[in-house]
Amino acid sequence: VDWTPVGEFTDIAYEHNDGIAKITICRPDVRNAFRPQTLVEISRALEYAREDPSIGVIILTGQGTKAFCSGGDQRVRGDTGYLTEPGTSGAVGRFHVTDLQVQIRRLPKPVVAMVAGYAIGGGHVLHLICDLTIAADNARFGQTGPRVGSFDGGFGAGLLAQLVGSKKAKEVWFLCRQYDATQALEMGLVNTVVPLADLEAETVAWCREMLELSPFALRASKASVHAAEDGLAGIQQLAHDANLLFYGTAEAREGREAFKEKRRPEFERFPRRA
Ligand code: 2NE
Repeated sequence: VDWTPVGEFTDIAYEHNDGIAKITICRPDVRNAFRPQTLVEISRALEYAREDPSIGVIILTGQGTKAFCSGGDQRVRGDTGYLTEPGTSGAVGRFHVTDLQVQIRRLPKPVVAMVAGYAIGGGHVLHLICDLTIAADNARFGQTGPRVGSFDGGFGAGLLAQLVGSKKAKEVWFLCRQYDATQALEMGLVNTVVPLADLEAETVAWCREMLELSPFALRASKASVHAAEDGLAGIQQLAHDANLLFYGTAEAREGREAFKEKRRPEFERFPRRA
């Protein structure tokens, strides 16, 4: 694929081609671990992809073949979270990944994790959050939190339990083992496994298949799955999408126009549907 790079980033690359955006974490020396700057840049790139009407599907990946992402950069982990400027006295840390996870979950276009090598720790949670995962045969999955003094009790635990079952999710978190691509496929953690050499071509083929389909139906399908999983926040998204469509009807327009014209809305002409 002949990707066109867009924007100025230090930790990631944002590229696109023919309806597909590709976001690549470019920190291969640390197995694509993320620091706050990395997450801020991914978030910006996701916003670009969301706002660009020519983009229908987004790929999230890591540079090189050794890792998708190895989670939070432990070198900038402070006592209050991950630090933007480590060593700065009084620096207050954060978990930038909290908002990023929700952003991916909320994004109204499919997000596909393209995983070669390790998806570990917070990097494993990133692939979990993505809508689909295409794995290379060298991919390895796992959580390390309890080994390095951390845990991810939101999507990292809950979504994992929904995907692989509660017992298996506890195994993943309690033992911090690694699972190869075949085991991940058997567990339902990934959608398919392909030879490393075919990873991008296969991922792009899946993306192109989605690009053939109705964008709004895809958006509604994503929101529908999440409506059950995310409680009121999930229902809210689906309901707002319904409202988005309702705005285009004569009935909704009558409410808006009546308000602007300072008159009583004439809803009598609209059917009370059975
Ligand atoms: C990823 C893994 C399994 C790779 O192993 P291997 O043997 O292929 O590579 P190696 O030698 O361990 O790593 C290569 C270089 O990358 C650095 C290493 O320190 C090493 O550096 P040098 O010795 O070459 O200088 N590196 C790798 N991962 C890093 C990381 N996360 N932060 C900083 N440097 C890293 C193996 O490297 C591994 O297990 N990595 C650690 C995975 C981990 O524990 N991640 C953090 C989990 S906590 C988290 O992500 C989190 C959370 O729980 C809650 C909120 C936010 C984040």
